[in-house]
Amino acid sequence: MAIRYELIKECKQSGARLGRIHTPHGTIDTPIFMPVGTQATVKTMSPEELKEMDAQIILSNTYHLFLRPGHEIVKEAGGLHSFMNWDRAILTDSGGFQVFSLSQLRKITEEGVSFRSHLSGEKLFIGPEKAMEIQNALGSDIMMAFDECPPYPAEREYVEASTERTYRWAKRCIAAHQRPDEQALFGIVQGGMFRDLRERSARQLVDLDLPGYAVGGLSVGEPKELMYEVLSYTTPLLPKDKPRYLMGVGSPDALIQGAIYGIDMFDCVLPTRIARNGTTMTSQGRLVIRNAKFARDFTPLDPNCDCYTCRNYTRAYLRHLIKADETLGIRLTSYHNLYFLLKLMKQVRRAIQEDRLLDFQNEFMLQYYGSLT
Ligand code: PRF
Ligand code: ZN
Repeated sequence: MAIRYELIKECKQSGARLGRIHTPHGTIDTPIFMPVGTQATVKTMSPEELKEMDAQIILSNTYHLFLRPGHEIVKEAGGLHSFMNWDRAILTDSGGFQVFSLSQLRKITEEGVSFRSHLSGEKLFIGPEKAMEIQNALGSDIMMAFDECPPYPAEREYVEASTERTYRWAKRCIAAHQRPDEQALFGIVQGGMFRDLRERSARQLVDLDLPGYAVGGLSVGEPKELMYEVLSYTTPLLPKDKPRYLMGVGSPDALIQGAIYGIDMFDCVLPTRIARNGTTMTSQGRLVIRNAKFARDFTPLDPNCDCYTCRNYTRAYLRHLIKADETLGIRLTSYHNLYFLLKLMKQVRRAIQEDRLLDFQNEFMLQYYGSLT
């Protein structure tokens, strides 16, 4: 087995799980937030900076690295860890989701997905076997099965056929996986917003006895309440002794609520994406640093943050850098936003340890959003 999940305890107040995932590249404390490093880099952040902010695992993408520079080159470099000089854990997404959100003219068949590269226009194909070949070459600690994330809203007929195909693809991924002792393959539960389809998907995938499971197909434009409803009946169907990963979710409220529903891992481009247009997450809520009202504000971005950015720079300076399109501006806001979410997860883990995650959620929601919902 490539990884091992250790359940430390469940929060008596909320049911959230505190645990650890032991990987070939170190131990991950869960619940965890994974910074996104799509192109074998967490945009503008060096691995040293990621370590300094205590990132324990990052996510990268099969689709992007397949297109550029190509998985053979990464393999020649000795794998993704050595290529990008990151010696902690890496999870790679399988490509299915990115093919659908980025490429054009895609055609989905039983075999896989044909598409045109969003970079060169070249006609390409990824199916379960190819997704495993690429991820085996990248050498990530956790690989994701090749799946389809149905759009929202979608007809039940479509979602049912798609979810069945995702299950058949998962079996093909298992058969094609070349390094099960070094790299853990996670299954992805789909089923859209249909309870029976989610239940069937979870049951089928759990029967395959994979080392971990993701809940996919959420945060695709559905109301947040619906996402929570789906989570509330999906996570209880997943094995207690394996990690659970909620894909593409990373707003502060959803990280806390997700943990309460028993999720252990999260990823999202949110902190780095909003940082690049000057939006920051602070202990008092979102703050748009471009705003004119910060022109003469010589206080730290977040007075309650002890990150490198907040210890050394003022709002007025950050605003100036961002407005002048200086790279340092987005580096400093990206650093802070990632630090903020990593610290939030530390607070969540501590609250679980102390059986008070619901209390923490109430305090945080009031501070950050100004209301309990
Ligand atoms: N499948 C895969 N990656 C994903 C998703 C999914 O459903 C989502 C859904 N929010 C984000 N990333 N493979
Ligand atoms: Zn900070």
